[in-house]
Amino acid sequence: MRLRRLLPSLSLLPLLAIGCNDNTPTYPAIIIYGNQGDVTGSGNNTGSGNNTGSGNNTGSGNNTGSGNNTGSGGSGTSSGGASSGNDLYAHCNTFNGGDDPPVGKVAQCDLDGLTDGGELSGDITANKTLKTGTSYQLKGTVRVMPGVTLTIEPCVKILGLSPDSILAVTPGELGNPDRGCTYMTGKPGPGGKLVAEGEPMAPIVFTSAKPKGTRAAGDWGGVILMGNGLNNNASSANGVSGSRVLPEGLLNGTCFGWYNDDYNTESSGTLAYVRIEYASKKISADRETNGLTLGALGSGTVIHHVMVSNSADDCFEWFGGAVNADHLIALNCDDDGFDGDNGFSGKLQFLFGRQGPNTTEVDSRGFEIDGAPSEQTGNFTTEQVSNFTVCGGGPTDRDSSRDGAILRKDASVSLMNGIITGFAGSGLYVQSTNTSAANKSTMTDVDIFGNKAGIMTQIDVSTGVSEGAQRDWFLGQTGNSAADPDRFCNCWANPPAPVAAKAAVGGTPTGFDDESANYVGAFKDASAESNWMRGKWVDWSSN
Ligand SMILES: [Ca+2]
Ligand SMILES: [Ca+2]
Ligand SMILES: [Ca+2]
Repeated sequence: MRLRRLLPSLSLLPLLAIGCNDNTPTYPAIIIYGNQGDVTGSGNNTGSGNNTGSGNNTGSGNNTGSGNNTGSGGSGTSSGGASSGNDLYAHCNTFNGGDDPPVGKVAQCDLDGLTDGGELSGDITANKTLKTGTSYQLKGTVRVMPGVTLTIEPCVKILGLSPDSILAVTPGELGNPDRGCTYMTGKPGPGGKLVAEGEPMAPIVFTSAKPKGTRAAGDWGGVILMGNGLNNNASSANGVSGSRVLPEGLLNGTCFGWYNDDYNTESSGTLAYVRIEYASKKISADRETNGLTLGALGSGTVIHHVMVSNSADDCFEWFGGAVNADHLIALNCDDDGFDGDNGFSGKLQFLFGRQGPNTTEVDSRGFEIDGAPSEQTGNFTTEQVSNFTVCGGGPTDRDSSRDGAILRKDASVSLMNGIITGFAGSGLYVQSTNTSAANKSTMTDVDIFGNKAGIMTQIDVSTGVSEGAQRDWFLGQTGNSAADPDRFCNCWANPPAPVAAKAAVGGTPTGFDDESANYVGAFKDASAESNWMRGKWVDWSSN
């Protein structure tokens, strides 16, 4: 069955709207923000100005004002040609055409018809496997203890019962995982592992136990993976004793991370074709679980094709560690899409992020990158990202605190081959109190366009660096642009088509998962084959 195949027929549109509309947000399909702070556009599909990204994703059933097959969408003054049936925008429909990915070992996976496997609760102290075709209720904090592997087969659902429901994979213990964050002697041994290898059409889904249509961000706690990799908050004065890090949102004393990179290559398991939705528990301000917390994971951990959606805090947050990941989707999380902190040094490739327009958090960003909680020379976060497309809340978003990417103190990162668009704040915000932060980070072959506040208007006045200087910093690097891509389609339809007619040529992502991906954005082109966001591991619902 083709779950999300687009139907180009005009006559089917009303039917499709009824069939698919129950979970689809009603984003207008036009980026209304012009470059350089043009905020005159407002409302649905009006005043779109020079934004060529007018939507024509007829499959989503909610962009009725913009469909290029209707000729009546009223895309305002858009120059995108959305109001006529011309084929300038045929590529937008093509992206979501084509077939679902082939099935793997699991011939059929009905995620709504799984067998009840009962409750998961307490500590998991011996290897355990959750079998294909089963769903489990996650009750309270469930810890995978040091040296123990929890294996989850494809086509399994984990249903979080309450905000206290958290799956936590512990790092290597120092005698006792409950001993607290300080230690007088010892080194971490092997940690717990989560091996959750789903398949494109038989994924592993962590979700709310509530019925569809009533689910909401924060229904349950989330997934916390902890390892022994470098974390800037861990410390040791003498290499013998020291302190580790308490994960945000987990009250018991399981602490993670290490003061150096001795364990940066370890493995905490595998996450593949996994979706985590409606999670996050708030204990206090800044003490929240995310959809997926990646605490100091080593590079032996395998993470690819993971979608985190509708979290009440960040979708993904890395606290140190060196794990790499690819093919990640961050959808509609209340805080950041991709948040990297405390010395994270992994490589991330093929990222698509989209915010909702109504987040309650201020400072909700596409990327948020921090080094350490206080200025500590040399404690840089050095993550590298290539091939990303991050979209803000779109035309109805009015919160100027929401930026595409913020580089905070001690960010020494590389962002390349990317697109940042549709944010109500700046496309890029260099906040560091260290005036050389901009020089420590690099951005190349990145296109920042269609954001309300332009490339960057928010700066930290304490830096003494002018907005113009930061803009120059961005535009002075190889391949960066503030121009609209050629006929960029639509981030806000469901499914989205965040692609241009043809991807711009970018840099070679040396050392990343796919070194051949020398193009700007998360997708090679607008062909169906380039759309890696397909299969049952992807769901654009929001309730
Ligand atoms: Ca967070
Ligand atoms: Ca955050
Ligand atoms: Ca944030």
